[in-house]
Amino acid sequence: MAEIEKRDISYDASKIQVLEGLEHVRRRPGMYIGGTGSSGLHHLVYEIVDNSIDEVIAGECDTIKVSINEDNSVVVEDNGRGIPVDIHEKTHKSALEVTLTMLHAGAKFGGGGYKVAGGLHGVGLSVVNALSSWLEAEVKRDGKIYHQRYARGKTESQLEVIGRTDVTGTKISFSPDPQIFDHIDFDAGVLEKRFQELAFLNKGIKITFNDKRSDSQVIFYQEGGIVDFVKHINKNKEGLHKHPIYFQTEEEGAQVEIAMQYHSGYSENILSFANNIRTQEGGTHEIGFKNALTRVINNYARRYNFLKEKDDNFLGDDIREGFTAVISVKVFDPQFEGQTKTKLGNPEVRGIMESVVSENLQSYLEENPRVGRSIVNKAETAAMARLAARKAKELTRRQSSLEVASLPGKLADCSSRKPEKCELFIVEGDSAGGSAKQGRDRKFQAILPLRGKILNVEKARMDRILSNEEIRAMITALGAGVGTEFEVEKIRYHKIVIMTDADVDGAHIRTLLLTFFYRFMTDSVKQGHVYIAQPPLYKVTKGRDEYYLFSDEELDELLDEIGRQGFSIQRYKGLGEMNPDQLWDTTMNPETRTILRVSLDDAQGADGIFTILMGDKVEPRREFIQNHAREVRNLDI
Ligand code: 0RA
Repeated sequence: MAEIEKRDISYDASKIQVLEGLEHVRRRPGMYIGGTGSSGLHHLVYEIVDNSIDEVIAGECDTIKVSINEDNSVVVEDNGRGIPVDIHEKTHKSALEVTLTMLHAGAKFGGGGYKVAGGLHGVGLSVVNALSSWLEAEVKRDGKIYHQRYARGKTESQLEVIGRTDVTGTKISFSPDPQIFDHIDFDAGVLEKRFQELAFLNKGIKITFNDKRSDSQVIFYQEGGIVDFVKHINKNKEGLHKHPIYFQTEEEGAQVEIAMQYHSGYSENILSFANNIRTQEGGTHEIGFKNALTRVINNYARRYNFLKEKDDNFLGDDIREGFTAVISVKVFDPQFEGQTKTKLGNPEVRGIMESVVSENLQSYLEENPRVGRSIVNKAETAAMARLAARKAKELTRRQSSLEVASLPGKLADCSSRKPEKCELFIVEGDSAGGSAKQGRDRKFQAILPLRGKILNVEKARMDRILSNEEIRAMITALGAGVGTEFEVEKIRYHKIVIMTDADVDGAHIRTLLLTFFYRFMTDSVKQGHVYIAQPPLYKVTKGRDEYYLFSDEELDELLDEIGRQGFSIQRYKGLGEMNPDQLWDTTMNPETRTILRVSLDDAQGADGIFTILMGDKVEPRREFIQNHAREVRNLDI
């Protein structure tokens, strides 16, 4: 034990050599594929598919077939040129065998072309081979079908010709090694998401996905490429212009593709990619794009006198409100930087992007003056809302602890002034609010009851939202501003707990509050300050024993345990049915309660549902309600 630890930390060159090549991949898979959990497992498939995609980008391949067999082995087949099989001079091995058995051998031949090589992508086929209990390669090339088999990265059979053919391509079959991976069970949904993305990003390719475990087949093909991607993202939104704006060029060796569309909502959504990899942290392509967008729109607004001499320029944020864009660049030598290696670093890309966007967007606006005018109008209202929000911030922000008077009247504040200890319960309805006020620990728990239906955040603009009494009370109580002015470091409570009834109305209000936090206090969600209380659904009384149950499953289990007679069940329809002590014991006491921390994904999901329920489009709403008729029967929208 001690010896292994020592070897792990004191790695000098001689020791590394002992573990060179695929042995090292098997010993430290995390260094190559990120880990041995589900993400690493799926990475194996992406790695093989990415290699086929390189062949697509080279213009030599248009079809990729992926199958998951019943035993979770995988087959990836493409109709590219086929991995070369000629004999390598130094090693006396075929190029195929070198590619599959030597670490980082892939780049040595075939040269040129845009390679997917970012973060954990592009580690090479040999890594997949090393982590598979077996792998078989079949190459169709020069009229022949070649075959070779490997086990745990080692060659198991000679390269053989097993038939003749008049087509070309590569087929890799492999079985992830159970000695390496925690579980070997591919998630079709996860794979499909990536295949869909690749189909959007590589216009015209066809990826067929055959899941033999469920006997289902899906074909991913997007004739319109990233234009389809933008339409897909905006499908429940009302476009400001019918077709996404689209440019594509190749400049100084970089391929650039941009699609964008304004819509009637308020969110900004830019998805950027470099060599087919999502650049979550942005980078030079995104910066160049944003700079040019801001400059072109401001210039246009001035030239046509929408902005007068005395007016300030629009800010980038104003111009990107209600805006969806997909930007995709392909460069020869992508440099991925940042915390998660998802930030494009190539400095030259920024300038390329700026010039491509400037030229093309300018001519688009000249040719489509009506679109130009509506974009400027939208930026104008966004700028006005921003100024209104700043004023509101000054009104609502509590400057010091002396200004208790400015706190909302219905807030029952806590006595502690240490935000990291304080909790704010946002409670639906006055009667539940009353119980919560009596039941709480007033040292660190504050209660804010919300009455009635809160304003419809989706349709309302920032300035109107800020005039809603319930929303203002919330903003004031938190004391950290709102919207672009929100400063999460200033929040007065580090736990914001949404406590609503366990019925449809409660779910509705919860969705709405989550949407509000997601859109207007985003960092509060990002940093994990927002929670959902879990009040019990049932109370079972048997003799002198009382049990609180939080789900139907728990109720079933309990009844099995205590016997199905001589008891009574109370179903809590609302928080108001609980007395203060019960509410404290079951839902508020940190020692005994469960509260759920809201993730950004949860909040984003609520936002999506919200857009459907409250947005401008009738059709998706009807569909949603039909599909969820049972849950939302009583929904008042
Ligand atoms: C190097 C050179 C050439 C093709 C490939 C690699 C290649 C690799 C993979 C991996 C999966 N599918 C693939 N298809 C092709 C081209 C050699 C030539 O014919 O000039």
